[in-house]
Amino acid sequence: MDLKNKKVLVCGLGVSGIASAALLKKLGASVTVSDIRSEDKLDLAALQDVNVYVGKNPDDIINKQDLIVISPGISTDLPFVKLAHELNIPVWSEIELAYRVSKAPIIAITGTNGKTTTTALTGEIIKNYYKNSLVAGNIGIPLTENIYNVPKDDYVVAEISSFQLETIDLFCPKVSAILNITPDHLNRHKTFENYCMAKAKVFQNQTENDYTVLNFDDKLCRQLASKTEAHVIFFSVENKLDEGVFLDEGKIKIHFKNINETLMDAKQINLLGKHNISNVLAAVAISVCVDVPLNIIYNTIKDFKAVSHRLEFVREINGIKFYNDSKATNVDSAVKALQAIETPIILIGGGYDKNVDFYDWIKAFKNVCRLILIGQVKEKIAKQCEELGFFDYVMCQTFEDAVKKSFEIAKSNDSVLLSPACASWDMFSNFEKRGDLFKSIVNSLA
Ligand code: UMA
Repeated sequence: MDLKNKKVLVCGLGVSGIASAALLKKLGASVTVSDIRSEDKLDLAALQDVNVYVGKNPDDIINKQDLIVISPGISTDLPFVKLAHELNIPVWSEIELAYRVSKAPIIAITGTNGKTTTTALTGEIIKNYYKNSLVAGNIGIPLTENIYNVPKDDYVVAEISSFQLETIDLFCPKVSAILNITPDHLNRHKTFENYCMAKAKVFQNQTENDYTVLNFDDKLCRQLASKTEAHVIFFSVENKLDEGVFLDEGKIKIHFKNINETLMDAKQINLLGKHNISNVLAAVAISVCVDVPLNIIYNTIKDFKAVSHRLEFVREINGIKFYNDSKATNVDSAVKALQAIETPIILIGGGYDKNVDFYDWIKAFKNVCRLILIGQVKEKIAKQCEELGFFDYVMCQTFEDAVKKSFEIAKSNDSVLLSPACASWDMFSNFEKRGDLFKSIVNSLA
């Protein structure tokens, strides 16, 4: 679609909306921006020469548009989105717009957990070989922000969420990867099946000239292999594979694309937990798909450290280790953290209620000697703990009290772990703010 002089409505003025509107202006579109927040709560300074419609949903102006670009945080259930569909006005997600203007091929990494670590590591590897590549997407930098400038021989390494995939049309990555699928965001997608379908959209436009990288150890991912037209490359921590990237007696082996090599010992990875070995295997598989030499892959992995807020080691005080895993916003991710830490754990958990079940998390409390509950969902978790026979919990009203309490309770050789299994939105604007506050309180305890 040539966007010059087209009337385009950009919905949502967070980072995605601002970047989309700026890109659309550059492409010559006539842009209207909308947001449910009022003008005084928005930062419109970056936008020149756009129409502004704020304070409510844009139902009244939908029929005047040629195209609508929506931010990932906006539900496709809203009446204005339905109205656009009825009027046959295309509704694109921000990543669809990015795809339409990109000269460079895209590597799209999705999955319930591990997306950011895998995207950051893959991005480092790719940038060490394809120097002008871009790392962006759900990792925090909108794809539309810089994608326009990436040369065609480099790559765009994108972390992609289910929200972003819901409204794609032609979006087609050269390499797609699904790391794992477990229940998350059910308040938005309603059912687990819808959520899986949104994830699988990442390969819906791929052909046999593309690659789909899938986790062989995750039953749902394995089943998706039959649904993609692309060449499937599996990775596995648990199984030796005829073709793919896998762990064999503690060593990472690559067996595809005429390569049959041992890359490295998994002990050389500076990340905690088996789930992180799985993320590294995915990054290796993706990098081999796009022909990065093995010595570059090896050196980058050897030097790579945990991304902030993902099982990040904060410091040790009086023999107590503090870990910030604020990004564990769902049960699966929080279970992985509990499995990765071998000492007794004082666990800080709870937060915004995404309407999920905490059964698997509580069942994984093997090393947890005390649970400190915070946030909107604390009573619900406490009730489920009691039903499952776990009574060692306390509730705190504020985040500060919870961290201080953890320090009071912990003994030398214990670990204090912030791994809430919940989003932060009841107390913070995002998980980064929650993790940053945790780190600053921990530092003040010393
Ligand atoms: N808004 C409306 N109408 C609505 C709802 C929201 O106008 O019905 C407005 C809000 O008032 C706000 C704006 O939309 O001004 C926010 O848009 P957004 O929620 O899409 O947020 P962005 O700032 O654009 O950030 C988004 C992603 N946010 C979400 O998916 C919720 C960021 O992922 C992403 O980093 C960024 O784009 C760049 O790609 C965050 C996230 O929490 C980290 N992602 C979820 C996750 O990882 O679990 C999916």
